[in-house]
Amino acid sequence: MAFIDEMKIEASAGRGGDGVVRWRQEKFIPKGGPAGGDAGRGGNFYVIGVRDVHILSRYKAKKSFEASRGEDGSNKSLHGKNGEDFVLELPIGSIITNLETDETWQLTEEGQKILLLKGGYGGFGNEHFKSSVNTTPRESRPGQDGEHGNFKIELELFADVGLIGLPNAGKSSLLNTLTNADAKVGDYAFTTLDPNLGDFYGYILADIPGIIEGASEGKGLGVKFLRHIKRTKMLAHLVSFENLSKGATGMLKAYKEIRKELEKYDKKLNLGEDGLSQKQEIIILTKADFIEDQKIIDKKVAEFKKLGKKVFVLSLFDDKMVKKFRDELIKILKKK
Ligand SMILES: Nc1nc2c(ncn2[C@@H]2O[C@H](COP(=O)(O)OP(=O)(O)OP(=O)(O)O)[C@@H](O)[C@H]2O)c(=O)[nH]1
Ligand SMILES: [Mg+2]
Repeated sequence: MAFIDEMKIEASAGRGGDGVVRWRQEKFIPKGGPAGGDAGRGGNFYVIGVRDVHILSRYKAKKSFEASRGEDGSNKSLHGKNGEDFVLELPIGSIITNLETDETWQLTEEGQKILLLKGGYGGFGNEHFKSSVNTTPRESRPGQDGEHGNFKIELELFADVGLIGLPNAGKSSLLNTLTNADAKVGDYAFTTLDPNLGDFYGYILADIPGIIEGASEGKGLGVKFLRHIKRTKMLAHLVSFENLSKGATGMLKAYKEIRKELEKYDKKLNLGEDGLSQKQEIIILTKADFIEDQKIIDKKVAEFKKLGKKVFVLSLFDDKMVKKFRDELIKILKKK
């Protein structure tokens, strides 16, 4: 199932029902008064936040939605029923923009419900127009149209941890190891083209497709995915020991390349305190099994610790290391 994080939809609230002209019909009362009931209001159109990031792909085939029409009034002064509301489920993190008015909303919580389009009022029946001077009104009102609109929906993932790093750092592999996710893994760059999510003891880990130099200007998979880190509470930055083959500073260089893109992105969007670069970050030095000499590993850890962040060493082939990391990550998340 392809991951969809942007789409346009068309929606209408329901039309109000029509008021009607009816007369009281009772035995032995030849001239009954007006008895046409008022109509029901049209259904409203709402969006609601749900915890399912894949839900947009459900709407791929059908992109227009409509709430129900209100029921017409009826005889014996019966009021028509209101039309049923339409409630469209969208993933938490969705930003909804009304393309005509430019108004925007964001769903930030599960169950949050936003009214986007109001149903039309129901019309009045002839009973409504009864007065002392007009006891037999023949007047009724039709229902009003519901509001109509075109909307753009853009998703910003709300994850607890965003796994970031250069292509091939081992992000998807780690996600698969820690969670129920089944992300594609490959020994080449840009294996992952869409973000993958996994559940880690109730926390959401997001595997963000490889970021490269120039991503903030749209290079590689570009800005599209930096957007998804915006709402992520914490970053886990993966740097592979493979970068050592590029010289002693290869690993730090790989790390800084990504940091630079985060900072550039923040500047470009003027994010300030809310910037990607301001988020809590842990550093994971991956593929430690490539290095036989423990001293080299220790040296790299010391180097990275100077950045003032928590540093972990990981090889996915080492169960003990994985378990230790898993326990530490739970602790960090619980503390947050
Ligand atoms: N030796 C070793 N290889 C690993 C380890 N973790 C991941 N790999 C391998 O590294 C390669 C890249 O892994 P991925 O998980 O696809 O990397 P990624 O960061 O998701 O890459 P992109 O999606 O391209 O950005 C795969 O061939 C993995 O099998 C590890 O701990 N040790
Ligand atoms: Mg990947």
